[in-house]
Amino acid sequence: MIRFLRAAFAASFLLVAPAFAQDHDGTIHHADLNLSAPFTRATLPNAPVGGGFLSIQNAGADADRLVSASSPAAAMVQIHEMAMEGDVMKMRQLADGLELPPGETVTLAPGGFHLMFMGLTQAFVEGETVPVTLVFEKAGPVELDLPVMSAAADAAHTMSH
Ligand SMILES: [Cu+2]
Repeated sequence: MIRFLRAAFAASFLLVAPAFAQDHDGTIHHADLNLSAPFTRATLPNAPVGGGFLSIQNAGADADRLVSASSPAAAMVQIHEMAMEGDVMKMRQLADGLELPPGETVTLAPGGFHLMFMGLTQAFVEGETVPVTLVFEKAGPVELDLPVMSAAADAAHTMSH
């Protein structure tokens, strides 16, 4: 299964005409930011929302911030976090965006920070990709494609951190 996911992940990049600097492993270099392992998860037909995930490394000397996101696949894309409210895990919008401290990697992953696609224009289908534009305070906007993994996927592919 892991081998299949890896192949699917690699293949998804062959379909993309990159307008950005991209490593062999798919990492996107955008100013001082390195964006890696993007993915989303398959949704049911008519599902109202979907999640988006990736790792953002800030290799610069200054803090940056993910301030907004948008996608043709959704009416709106918000930046969310998961937080405990009493005994209940709830998600909420980060109104000021997501802080990216210098020299650190911030991971958007199921159960934590995530992109929230709201008002989906179509179901997310495993094996396809979902385009998204991320806007950073300093680094500016960058477009990337999120490969759609299975509905239960926890990561885009196995990685050694
Ligand atoms: Cu959310």
